[in-house]
Amino acid sequence: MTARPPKLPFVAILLFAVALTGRAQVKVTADHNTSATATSAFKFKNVPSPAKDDLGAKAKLLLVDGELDENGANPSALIDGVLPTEEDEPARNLFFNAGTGGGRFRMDLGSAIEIGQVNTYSWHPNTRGPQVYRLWASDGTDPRFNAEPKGNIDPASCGWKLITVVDTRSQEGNDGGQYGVSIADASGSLGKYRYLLFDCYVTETADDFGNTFYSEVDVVAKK
Ligand SMILES: [Ca+2]
Repeated sequence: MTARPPKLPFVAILLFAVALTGRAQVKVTADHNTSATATSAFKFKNVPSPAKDDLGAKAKLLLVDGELDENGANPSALIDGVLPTEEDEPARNLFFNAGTGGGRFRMDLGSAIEIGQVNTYSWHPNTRGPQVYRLWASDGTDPRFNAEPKGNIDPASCGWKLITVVDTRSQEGNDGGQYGVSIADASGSLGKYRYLLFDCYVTETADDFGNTFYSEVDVVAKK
């Protein structure tokens, strides 16, 4: 007789997961345009195209940890509304240095604002195309708040809340092209936050070139 998996523990795990996430139901939508179909318009099936007048456009960006590639753009390129016009355009993308394991950058909106969406865009012909990061957020009011947590510090220990984990890599590994990610919540609001921390990881470690070419980050106010 084959043993059936017990049902109760599964339900218990499910309830525990719901308890952990509370009412928040964060949804990550990721779209991919292959190198053949990607254009400078960054047009996607479900993810909105980059906007120029989003909250992010007025934010302040800070490199918190990691080393940027000198051939790439400054952090401000993430909010300038200017997009790359071709699939390998270092000067219009922010990316961490070859051979390094990613890094962290922070966005400061100036005051706590109800956020509807956080959208991120990238474009590269191969392994620097996909996006792998954790998104953290804070209103900055926690007495333990650390506004610049380095890579060896768990943001959860110093006033940050994990919003979600993004990983757009495919199983097949044919990962070149253009990516659009939209992070939203079923309630319409991700929460009221002043700071966003992007904790970026390499997409692969088979060679030194796994740091994503990030083209733009949009923060959209709750409607
Ligand atoms: Ca840009």
